[in-house]
Amino acid sequence: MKTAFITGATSGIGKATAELFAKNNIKLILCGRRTERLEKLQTKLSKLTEVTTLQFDVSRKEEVQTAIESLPENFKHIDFLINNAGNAHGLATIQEGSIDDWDAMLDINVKGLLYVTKAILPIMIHNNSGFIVNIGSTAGKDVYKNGNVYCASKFAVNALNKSMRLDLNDYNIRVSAIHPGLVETEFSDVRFKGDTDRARTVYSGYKALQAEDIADIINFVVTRPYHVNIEDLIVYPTAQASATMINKN
Ligand code: NDP
Ligand code: 8X3
Repeated sequence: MKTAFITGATSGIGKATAELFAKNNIKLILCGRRTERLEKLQTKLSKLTEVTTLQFDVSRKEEVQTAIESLPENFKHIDFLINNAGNAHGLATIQEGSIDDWDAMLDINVKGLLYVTKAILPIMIHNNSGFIVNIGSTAGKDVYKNGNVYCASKFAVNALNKSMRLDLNDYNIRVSAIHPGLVETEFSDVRFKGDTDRARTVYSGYKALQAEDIADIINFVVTRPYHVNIEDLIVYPTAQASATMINKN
């Protein structure tokens, strides 16, 4: 039985991945800040597989370390790390952007991913096996106007994905990234700070990717034979041809 550690499991892509993994009998370590959601998901998925939860903020390195050290013994053999927690804060030009938003994106999307990876790697290195799936973005492959710091954070994820593969090559650890285009989740609610009307317009007039589509791809990537490592995958909704070209009705 494999064990997966999923950050950002309380919503969107992380939650959909947890649900699919549970159906596939993968043991789950579900992480996020919102305790109530973690508990609800644990209750639901415990009917299908073994589940534990860790409540922590990925951008707080002490919290990350303490949480991971507190894992019960039977959850300490981690096969899959899904580095998914992340978000965008604001959509503004470089001259108008908020420094607090920039700090949040770099702290969560880049440093948070590093803190979690650093805390879990000793387990994978000891086991001489493991799989890290980094959730990047098409924003990590191409910039768009007003995307500046969010794009920079995802370019960093892309660079870290490549670097990790080099550094971990001696330890038989697989490293992959998925780079989604527009996925209809709570992402835009967070980006626009609860302005749900504005968030909804991001996904209106075309069929956006759904969280389940990305979960399916993550599941495909981790279920390849061990000698197969997919470096990365870029996934758009059919209506989206590039970061900014979307065929809307
Ligand atoms: P959601 O907002 O639906 O989910 C984000 C998840 O990240 C939540 O579970 C949230 O949990 C967690 N999270 C956010 N900040 C922190 C933090 N500081 N500490 C711990 N957990 C945190 O968005 P998505 O599912 O869309 O996003 C998942 C990933 O996919 C992100 O990395 C995002 O950048 C990426 N992505 C999204 C795309 C999209 O269009 N939606 C496209 C490309 C990439 P909680 O609030 O409980 O802590
Ligand atoms: C999320 C997709 O286009 O909003 O990473 O940057 S986008």
